[in-house]
Amino acid sequence: MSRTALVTGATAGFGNAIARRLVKDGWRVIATGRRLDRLEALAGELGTALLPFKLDVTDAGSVAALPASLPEAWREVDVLVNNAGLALGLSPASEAKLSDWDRMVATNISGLIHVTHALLPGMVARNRGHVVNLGSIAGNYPYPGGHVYGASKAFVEQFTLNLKADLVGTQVRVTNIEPGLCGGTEFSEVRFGDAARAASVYQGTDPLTSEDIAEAIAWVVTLPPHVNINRIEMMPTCQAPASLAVKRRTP
Ligand code: NDP
Ligand code: 8X3
Repeated sequence: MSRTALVTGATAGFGNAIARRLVKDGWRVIATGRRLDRLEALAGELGTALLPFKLDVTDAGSVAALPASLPEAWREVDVLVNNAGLALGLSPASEAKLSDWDRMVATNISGLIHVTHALLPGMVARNRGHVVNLGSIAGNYPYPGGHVYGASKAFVEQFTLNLKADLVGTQVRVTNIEPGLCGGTEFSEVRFGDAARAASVYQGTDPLTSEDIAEAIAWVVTLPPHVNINRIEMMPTCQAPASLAVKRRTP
């Protein structure tokens, strides 16, 4: 029987591309997210290898019940892709909304650790599995307005490495994918709530695509079992981490 992956946030962007790619590569995929209609449409397109499953990662009760809520034939999850996440706003920290900070923490940190907590014990018991997290370059390099979003992704990176410390010696792998500028998703529309401003982020660039992210994930999960990719930082060629700031006095 083919192996099973569970992808959070499969209704759009990376998650959708990852689900498509894994099904194409022969995996069975549990595609999750809040917009069930989109997941059902995806299943209509991809067939029975894709199981649509409504899941809000911030709903702690539903996440805790996840392993038992899955149909029996889908309970042994081999690969968990913790992709659901969001950025809200880009204003300076002193002007940010506390509710935005809370939502980023609830989704990018609490949601991700709850889903991991629900599925990791089964992987360890079977001595087989792989947790793939979606971090970001925002977790590696600061930028103005990045405050809680970047900090949440730094959490994801360190959580990944600390999971690795506990999993060493098992056949359970863990990887952090850390993309930079990536277009064609809903990320910037969610961040700004404004389609025109979102489009301007990518103007005049050749950003990464969701398919590039899916390609990296398809690679890490099919490497021989003795190989663990800890982190992959990816940027488009039009981007570089070169943003140190010096504020000079005006003469
Ligand atoms: P999108 O906004 O296109 O997709 C986000 C996905 O997350 C959607 O499927 C959404 O589904 C899901 N999601 C959001 N909140 C929840 C929730 N509470 N419960 C379940 N699912 C949720 O973003 P991207 O595809 O661009 O981003 C995916 C991940 O990659 C995020 O973690 C993001 O931080 C990270 N990333 C993105 C980059 C980019 O430039 N695009 C670069 C680096 C990292 P639904 O609303 O249906 O629940
Ligand atoms: C998304 C990339 O640079 O907008 O994580 O933070 S960035």
